[in-house]
Amino acid sequence: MGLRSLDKITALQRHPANTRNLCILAHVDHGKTTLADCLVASNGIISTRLAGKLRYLDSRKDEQIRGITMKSSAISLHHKHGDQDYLVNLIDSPGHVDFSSEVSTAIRLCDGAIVVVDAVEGVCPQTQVVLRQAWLENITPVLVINKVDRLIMELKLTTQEAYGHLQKILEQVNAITGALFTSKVLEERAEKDKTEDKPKCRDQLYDWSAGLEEADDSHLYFSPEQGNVVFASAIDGWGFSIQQFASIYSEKMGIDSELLLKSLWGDFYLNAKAKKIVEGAQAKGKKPLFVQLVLDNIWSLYDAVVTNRDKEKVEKIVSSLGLKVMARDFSHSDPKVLLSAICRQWLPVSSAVLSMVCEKLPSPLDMTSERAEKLLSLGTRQFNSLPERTQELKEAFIQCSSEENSPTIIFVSKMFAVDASTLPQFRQRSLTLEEISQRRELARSRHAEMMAAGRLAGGDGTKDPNLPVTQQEVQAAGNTEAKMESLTVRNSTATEENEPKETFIAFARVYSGVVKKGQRLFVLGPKYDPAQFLCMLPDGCHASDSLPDVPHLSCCTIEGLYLLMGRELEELEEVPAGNVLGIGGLDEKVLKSATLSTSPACCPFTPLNFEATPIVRVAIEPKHPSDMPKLVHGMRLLNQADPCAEVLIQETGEHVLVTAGEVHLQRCLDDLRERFAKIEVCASKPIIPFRETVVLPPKVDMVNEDFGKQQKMAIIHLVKEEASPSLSDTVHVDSGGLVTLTTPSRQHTLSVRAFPLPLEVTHLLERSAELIQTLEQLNISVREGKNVDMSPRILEDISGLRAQLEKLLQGKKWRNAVDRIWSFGPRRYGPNILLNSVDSYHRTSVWQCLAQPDATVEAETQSRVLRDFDNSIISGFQLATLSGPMCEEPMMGVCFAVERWEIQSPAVPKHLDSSKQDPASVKAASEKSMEKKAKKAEEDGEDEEDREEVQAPDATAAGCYGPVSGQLIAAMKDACRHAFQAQPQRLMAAMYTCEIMATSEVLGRVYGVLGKREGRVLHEEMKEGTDIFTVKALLPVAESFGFGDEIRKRTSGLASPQLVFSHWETISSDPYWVPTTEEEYLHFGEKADSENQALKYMNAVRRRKGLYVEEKIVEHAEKQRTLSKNK
Ligand SMILES: Nc1nc2c(ncn2[C@@H]2O[C@H](COP(=O)(O)OP(=O)(O)OP(=O)(O)O)[C@@H](O)[C@H]2O)c(=O)[nH]1
Ligand SMILES: [Mg+2]
Repeated sequence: MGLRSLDKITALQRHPANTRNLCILAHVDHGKTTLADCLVASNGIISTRLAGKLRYLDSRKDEQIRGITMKSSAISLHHKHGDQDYLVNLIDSPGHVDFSSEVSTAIRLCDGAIVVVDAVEGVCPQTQVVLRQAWLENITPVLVINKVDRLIMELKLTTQEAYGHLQKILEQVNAITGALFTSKVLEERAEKDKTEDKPKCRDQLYDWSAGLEEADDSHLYFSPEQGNVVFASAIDGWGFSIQQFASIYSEKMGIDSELLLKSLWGDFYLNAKAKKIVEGAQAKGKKPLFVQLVLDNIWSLYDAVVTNRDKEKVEKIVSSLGLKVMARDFSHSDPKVLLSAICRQWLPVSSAVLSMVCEKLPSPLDMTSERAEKLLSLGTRQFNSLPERTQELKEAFIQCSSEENSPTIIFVSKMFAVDASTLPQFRQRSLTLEEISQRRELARSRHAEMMAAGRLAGGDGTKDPNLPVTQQEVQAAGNTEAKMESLTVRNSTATEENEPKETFIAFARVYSGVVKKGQRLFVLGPKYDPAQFLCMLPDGCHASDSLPDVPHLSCCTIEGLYLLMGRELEELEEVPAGNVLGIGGLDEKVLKSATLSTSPACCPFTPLNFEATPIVRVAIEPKHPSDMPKLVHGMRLLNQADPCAEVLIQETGEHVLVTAGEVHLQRCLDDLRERFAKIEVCASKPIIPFRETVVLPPKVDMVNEDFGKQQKMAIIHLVKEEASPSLSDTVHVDSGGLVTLTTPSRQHTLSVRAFPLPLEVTHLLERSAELIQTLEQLNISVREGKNVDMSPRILEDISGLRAQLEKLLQGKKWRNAVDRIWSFGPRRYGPNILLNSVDSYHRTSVWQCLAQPDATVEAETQSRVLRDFDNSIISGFQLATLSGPMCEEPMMGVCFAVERWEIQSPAVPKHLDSSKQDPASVKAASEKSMEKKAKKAEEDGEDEEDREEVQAPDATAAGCYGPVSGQLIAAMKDACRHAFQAQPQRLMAAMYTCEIMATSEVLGRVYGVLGKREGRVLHEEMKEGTDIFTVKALLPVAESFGFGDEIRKRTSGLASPQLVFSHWETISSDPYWVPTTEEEYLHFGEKADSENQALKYMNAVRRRKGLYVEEKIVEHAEKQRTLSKNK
């Protein structure tokens, strides 16, 4: 990048009114990077001839090879629009579902977005997702309908048909925006009604000044006459908005351009006789204006240049448009070269798109107060309830001021790795004119010295004049070299290290103030809460002061500031508010994202919302075991460099990588091998997650015969290793599946029964996981007597959840069930319920935060004794639901009801009595219990509540069996497992929804592959006007590996699926099934060795986990016989 343009860009950075931060969003392959190429070419960074072919922003090797974008990357462009200079900070994002987290990181830093839609494929699943993401972040979109050339060349549509087609696409996109708007309006209206009903709801009210009546949605929609739509063909380099044509024709035809603008897109036609624009083109069978004035021209250009290659006509068109085309383009064998040479001059896509961006997208100064509040609101807390100093920062956001006294606020949305040697400070920069002349002088003097020395040595002419001979000469030459050395600008450290070293650059945006090199800033962790911690800091403190230790707050120094220029970085000294930038030196301080600020009153920004759930897990190990440290280091770097990948170490010691999908996995492995670890690594087969559940006993057997009277007894499928004899005498299972179990010390007796939750309830719990987590935290705070300012919205949501549960749990079995909920699990928010069905135990409800404060203590008195070990029951339940008995996978959709919980009065054995007297042994016992509890708490991620109990262990309970709480946890866990096994057990498989676009000729093969992999087609739709089908299907995750590749291979690359995690589905077959009825024996034979999918999955998981697998390796150990006649 030239110094002049860098200066220009730094100057432009100071004018937020003329800055636009935007990203390009679309479904995969709709042409984002190609469009970005055209925009980049307009700045002379790449040649216009290469625009569209180079894909400049796809800088990674694998991006170029695969032809898809995997990382979002930014570039700053300059654009002149009217008499104003604009700075456009453009971010290109990936469209593949696996990388949707990269889209989230990009959207957060922008104020606007260009949504690209393929003119043939129309709205696709990712188009909907990105529109929703843009909506949720409150950023303004504009639309580019790309690949219009395909309508001409591939679909061979007439101009009329193409117009209809484009109209439809616009309708589809607007339908999504409409749906988003209505849902928001309805939500707000519902909330408004609620708050009006109950004006005082424990907390501050929302500000409803932005009345819904004023809500105008007309600006939200895309419409060509509003100027927020561009029609383009990025590959051929053309694009236009109807404004351009309106101004061309208003001059030509003498029609008012305003009028033309209004009628150019719509049902208007030109009445040639009356020289008037009239409405009703369709009814009268006339050509709409758009077709006549716009599309016809483009179609005829393609016709002349590409289809007919009519040289004369082309020349006529070129001269009538007043363009200059080079002779070599005219005579090029590929007509597309000529076409793009003409189009680039006639309707350059870059100026159409960039002008639209400058006009229609907001500048950083237009930040709405709604967005500022959304960014700053801390989790469940309402913005109004934040400290005053924090609320004041909202002004700084809205003003986006770069004054000296305004606070600096920066958000880092991701960290990306670059090779340290490519950083600008290590790069050789071009010499300035002065330096060049200095060098010239030096060289000249050196030459003169050598000449003089040559003469001195006696001019016999045999000696090479260039070779220094005498001592002085050598010295003189050495001096010069030393001087030369001092003049070179290359930084010596770069040459010292040959090994490329990865360093991290933060991808960030300044929201307020100016960030300078060397500045000290606070790093606010996601859990930092100014309301809680601000008081711990002195007033007006600064990040460079020595400060007391505050949780989730640290300080950092800005080591480098960079302008992001696609593949390159340019060094900057300071960056004012409203700009996207790169920051160096945060490797140690920021993991993936963070908020940096000069003010400790600032809130951490709301976390990014990721659409994709990481689901594909693999275990990784180095090929050579000695490389383990390198792998650990590499995985740490990978974790930091990828917004979505997760890196964990399992209890087994395995290093596990969790990614969003197969393509993402591949990229992570490549990164690990080539950049971060630089070693050979082996990845296991993907670890497929399952869930375990129970179902209602079936009414018919496997051959559809009614069970009738021969009711199956509850069979406990104890696997051998678990059937320890010590347990079996304390467990009792009745025919109804009620499991009764006593702790080894015989103090507690528990009876637990398991039954399935209705499907809707499971789904509801799954959806509300976050809310349940909040509920749990709220309960803890209420129990601790803390007063929390909860937004009424959260309380409404919680009571909404309760009402929904009440509605879904109907019937005798579920009477009062919602109030009797004891806990959710695993991890206290999972989709399983623990019910309190003990008649004598009235514990406080999980909904206690909704109740009036005085009602909470009501039940305390009666059940004091039970309350002490309440937590052990919960912990036991958490452990049981975390790993079920089938293959140690988490449970789902199971309800455990504790029907009896009896406590024998402590018939304390003698030795315990004595220990009671001995304070030392009591201490030892309690320490042991603390250790054990702390370990438990760590294991299942329990929080304060448990620790509270850890601090006050029941000393009397310690005996030869260990503390009672520990025994009870184990007993409860076992009781749940046995109760689970007493019911018909099933596995649940993770399912993907899969959208495939395929042309009719390969559709059959797509179905073939789907069928082979147990896929279920949900629906199939034909895109109007094309022969493309969209197939939506469900596919088990377990069967999905290699699916994409197989489909591509079988269809010669014509179809490629998009897999998104959808839900968990119960596999109907029973993994433990053996024939029991006569019919079943008849049908399946004694061995029943037909394929059992569930058993296959279950055994695969058990084998992987090193658990016992019951299978016969040799069924009939008979001698093999040949089937020939003479045996
Ligand atoms: N016919 C035609 N093809 C185009 C046009 N624009 C892009 N393409 C082609 O579409 C394919 C995908 O283009 P990209 O620019 O890589 O698409 P993308 O949206 O960046 O894809 P991802 O980043 O992977 O989501 C390439 O083969 C391009 O050549 C266009 O206007 N017309
Ligand atoms: Mg791309």
